[in-house]
Amino acid sequence: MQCNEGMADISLRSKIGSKCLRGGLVGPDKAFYNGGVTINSTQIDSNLLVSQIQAFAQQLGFSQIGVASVDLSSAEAGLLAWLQQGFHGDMAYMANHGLKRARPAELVPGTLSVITARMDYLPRTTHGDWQVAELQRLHRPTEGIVSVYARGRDYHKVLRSRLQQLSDRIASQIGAFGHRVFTDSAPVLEAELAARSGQGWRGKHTLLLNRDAGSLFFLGEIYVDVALPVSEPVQTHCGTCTACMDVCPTQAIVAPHRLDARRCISYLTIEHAGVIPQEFRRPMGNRIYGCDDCQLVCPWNKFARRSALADFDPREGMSGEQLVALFEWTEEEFLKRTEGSPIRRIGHERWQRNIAVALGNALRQGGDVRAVLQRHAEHPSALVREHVAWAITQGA
Ligand code: B12
Ligand code: SF4
Ligand code: SF4
Repeated sequence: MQCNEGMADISLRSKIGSKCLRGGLVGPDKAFYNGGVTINSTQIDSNLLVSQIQAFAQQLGFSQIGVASVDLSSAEAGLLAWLQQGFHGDMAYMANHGLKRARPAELVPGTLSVITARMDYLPRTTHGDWQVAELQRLHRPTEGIVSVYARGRDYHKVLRSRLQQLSDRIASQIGAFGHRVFTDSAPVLEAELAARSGQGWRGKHTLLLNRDAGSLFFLGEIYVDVALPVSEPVQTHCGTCTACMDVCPTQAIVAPHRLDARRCISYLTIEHAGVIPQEFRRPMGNRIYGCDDCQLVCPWNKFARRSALADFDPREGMSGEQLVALFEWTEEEFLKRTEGSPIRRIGHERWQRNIAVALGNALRQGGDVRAVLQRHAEHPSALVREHVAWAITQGA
């Protein structure tokens, strides 16, 4: 078998001599879509390879790379307990695939290591006091709040394509190898893998936090059939702080590191398909897609980094827009405006359901929104109609 002699801007091979990196090969494993091969890691200067991957990753807009082992067995009990409590609500996909979520080598046979990556998403143009500015939106009830991560291009598209480019660059150094890229797209315990590979620690809100970057970043992984040196985890730095738990409008963080998704506004506005339980409608306020509160109050987010990419720049209508204007979008307009955005996936009906709740909350606080609600009182969707009817009662 020959080495892949493809050129890259910095040649790993030239640094370790012209020796072929790949050792004893086994047949391609069908579970890897690219039909890669196993590489005998003993012949690779793996530390050098990891620094090379880090350099490539930075060129592609990632902030940090880590390597995790495939042993997540100590996370299995917690995952099962979370499911047994029913915290996943109607996210059936969280219960499917059993323990494969915590077993990378069962999900993709042949996986020996997991390369983890994170990508900052705070828009490039964000001002210094952005946390305060975001929290102030909550005091403008007629404005719709879309969470920061969803104001630009869909991160699934951005990360997947860049992780694939990263894999191609790795292949240009070591030859074809088995791999699969993931970002929020498969049964993978992403935050757990990232924590174990030194990307940060798990905050009490359950998200991953980094001393130099806060928590406003996405996670992605490459499952590889190459044994790489595992990165060191970092210490936790939450201390006695409980700001995220205290601020949560629906008390979704039921204990440190325990999130009951059924109570989380992110779940209610994005993942949940049906009627929003009455008890959560008032606390939703004017949040119409996702929620950032637990991150906005986190002291570490003063270190959140601006994205290196234009992809996450806010699109028109996604920041500072009036609820009334958003509610009037026709389905056609919704589809046009949300092309390539993560919002598109909830569909026009759920979008209007969420806005109807926010309009009810605005009406209660004296907002001039009664006319638009009344215009839609006979909405063709039973789901939207029910939420509009509730909203009108809030002005009584
Ligand atoms: C399902 C999901 C959600 C659900 C549930 C969130 C959750 N915390 O579980 C909902 C819809 C609520 C959600 C919301 C958000 N999400 Co989300 N979500 C996911 C997803 C797909 C899976 C997370 C998961 O595995 N949860 C299951 C539980 C079991 O996992 P766990 O918290 O790690 O639990 C461990 C322990 O805490 C313990 N444990 C937990 N509960 C319990 C209970 C008991 C009784 C016991 C004993 C133990 C225990 O055991 C577990 C194993 O160690 C990931 C992508 C992925 N594939 O990983 C993105 C992901 C976590 N989400 C992400 C984001 C950005 C968000 C939002 C910020 C979006 C928004 N602005 O609205 C919010 C934040 C809400 C929050 N505070 O978490 C990012 C986070 C990036 C980061 N910096 O960490 C991810 C990684 C997506 C990505 N690729 O970037 N999300
Ligand atoms: S995203 Fe909002 S609702 Fe969900 S846990 Fe954080 S503060 Fe609570
Ligand atoms: S708000 Fe406080 S407790 Fe919550 S994640 Fe940040 S530092 Fe940790």
